[in-house]
Amino acid sequence: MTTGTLNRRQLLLSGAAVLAGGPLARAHNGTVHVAIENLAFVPTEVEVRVGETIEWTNNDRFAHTATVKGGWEVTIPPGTKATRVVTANDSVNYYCRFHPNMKGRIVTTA
Ligand SMILES: [Cu+2]
Repeated sequence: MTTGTLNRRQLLLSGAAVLAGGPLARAHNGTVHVAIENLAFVPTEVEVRVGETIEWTNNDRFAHTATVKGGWEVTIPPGTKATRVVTANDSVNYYCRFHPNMKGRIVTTA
């Protein structure tokens, strides 16, 4: 994540994997990492178990949120990280309250 070119390539690879139904990003050591870059959640979709942690890293210069309609919301100020411990019923679509075109998905497994 050092250059714009690399970020764009990772973004494209991530999008291609989702479109192709490829493997989802999985947690390592109990934490799954989601980057926020150029107004997008990368990867778009993550697969987690209850009790694992999702950590969003906001690499943009403005605030974002991970917001579930009618549910929870995590605010991620620019240049910071924010986390949420996954609970049951956390298979959800989420978006950014400030940029509704930013969309992500969490798939919770047993
Ligand atoms: Cu946003």
